[in-house]
Formats: sequence, C-alpha cells, structure tokens
Amino acid sequence: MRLTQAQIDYFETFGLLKFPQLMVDRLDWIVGEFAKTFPGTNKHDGTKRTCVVPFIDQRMSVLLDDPRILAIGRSLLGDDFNYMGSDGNYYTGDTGWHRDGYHEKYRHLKIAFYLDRLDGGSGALRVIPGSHRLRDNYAGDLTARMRNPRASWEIEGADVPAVVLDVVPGDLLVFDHNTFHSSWNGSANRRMFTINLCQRYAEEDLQELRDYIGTAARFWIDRAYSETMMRTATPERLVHLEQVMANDGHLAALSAKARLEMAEPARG
Ligand SMILES: O=C(O)CCC(=O)C(=O)O
Repeated sequence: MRLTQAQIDYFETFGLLKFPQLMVDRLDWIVGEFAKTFPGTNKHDGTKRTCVVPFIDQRMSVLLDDPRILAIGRSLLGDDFNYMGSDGNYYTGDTGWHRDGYHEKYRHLKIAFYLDRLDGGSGALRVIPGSHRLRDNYAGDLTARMRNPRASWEIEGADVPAVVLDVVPGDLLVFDHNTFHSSWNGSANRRMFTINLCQRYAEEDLQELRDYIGTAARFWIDRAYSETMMRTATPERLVHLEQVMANDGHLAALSAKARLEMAEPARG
C-alpha cells in the first residue's frame, strides 16, 4: 500500500493531509483501548490537559504494524522511517498556535486520531497550509508574527486565517511538525492521540536525533518506547524502532534529573 503521487505532492505543498474514515473499521477497538489507557491516577478531571506518553505503546502497539500507517510513513518518509513516539490526550479548551518542531533537514510528521466529531466551533484542528516550508520568506515572516497575532495584526488567535480540519471519528489527519496548528472552542474532554514519525537520520546527524529524544525527559520516561512496544516487535516493526532504541541511552539520566526539577510530568 502506498499513497498516490498526488497525495505526496499535496503534502509537500501544504504540509497536511486528511484521510476521511481511513481507520473506521478499527474505531470501536481504538475508542475502547483509548479509555483503558487513562487509568486511576491519570483520570482526566476537565480542568487541564491530561496526557500519556508514549501512548500507543501502552495498549495499541499493533497500530504501528497497520498497513495504512505503514503506507503513510513509507510514502512520505521512506521505507526505513522512524517511529518517534506518541501521546494520548484529553484536551481541555484551546491550544494556541504553535509548530511541533523546526526541522530543516529531516521530515517529522504527526498522525492525529481525533475520537470526537469536531468542527470549527468545537475544537477541530486548524492549520496554516504551507507554513511547514521553512526556507520561504513567508515562513520566516510567519515565525515572527505568529508569536502574537494581536500585536501583529490586531486579531485574536481564533481569527488567524487557516484551514479548519473538521473530523468525524475514524478520520486521520497527518501534518508536518513544522506546520503551524491550533485548536479553538473545544470542550473540556476532547479525546485525541497521535503517532509521530520521522525520516531516518544519517550517521553524521545522530547527535541531533539524540538531542530530540532527550526532550522526552519532561515526561519522566526512561526509554523512548515501552517494554511492550519493543518486546512484541516483529522484524518489520523493528525497522522503525531500531534507530531510536540505539540512541535513547541518555534518556533515563535526563528523566531522573527532570523528576527532581518538576512537580509532575509534562502535559504536552
Ligand atoms: O488538538 C489540539 O488541541 C492540538 C493538537 C496539537 O497541537 C498537537 O498534537 O501537536
């Protein structure tokens, strides 16, 4: 299974793709497993975002073996793409405009599963198409001005011109980490989880990969992947785990430090 060349070109131009109902046959299972991954102490109370990292690693590792997820990864990142972790969330309220990264050399993307029907009035993801293209002057201008839409243009974040990606459960959204995105008008219980993927790093850039992996210390995790994700990996899945597994040896020490400095693990 592969994306079409037109889909790949669309992603390259706009930094996003929507796949209506691509995962609908797995929806009941996904919704059930999602709920079970937020046990006891992690119960969402609606006052602020609740976040579990890594997420699919807890009960849904097999999603990484799904031909549809593999097709997205292979088509947009190459056959040897890396799995870069996942987060599961109950969101509360708005998520302001941001990029998930500023990756100039390697493509990083996010696959988002929203488990509620959402539109612009109820928290659907908004993106600025093309904002992932960091070398354009437009992208540079955006980087500066998006810090404060009110100061830049006398408008609120919700009024920044963008595409609203309405979703119904079973849809998949894919966007480049460099793409500006946000969410407005959502409830206190918006369910969503992600799968992050990136291109395999070349040997000479492994320190950059290690630095990136190290940022997960804020979640107080000792390895990038769960025990289950690694233990149950088929040879095919290992292709997408192997580079990060070989480069996360520093994470436990960074997490130990974070535990001393932070009151609780990060919520995003
Ligand atoms: O749905 C949202 O509130 C925002 C999602 C987001 O910012 C992300 O996954 O990076």
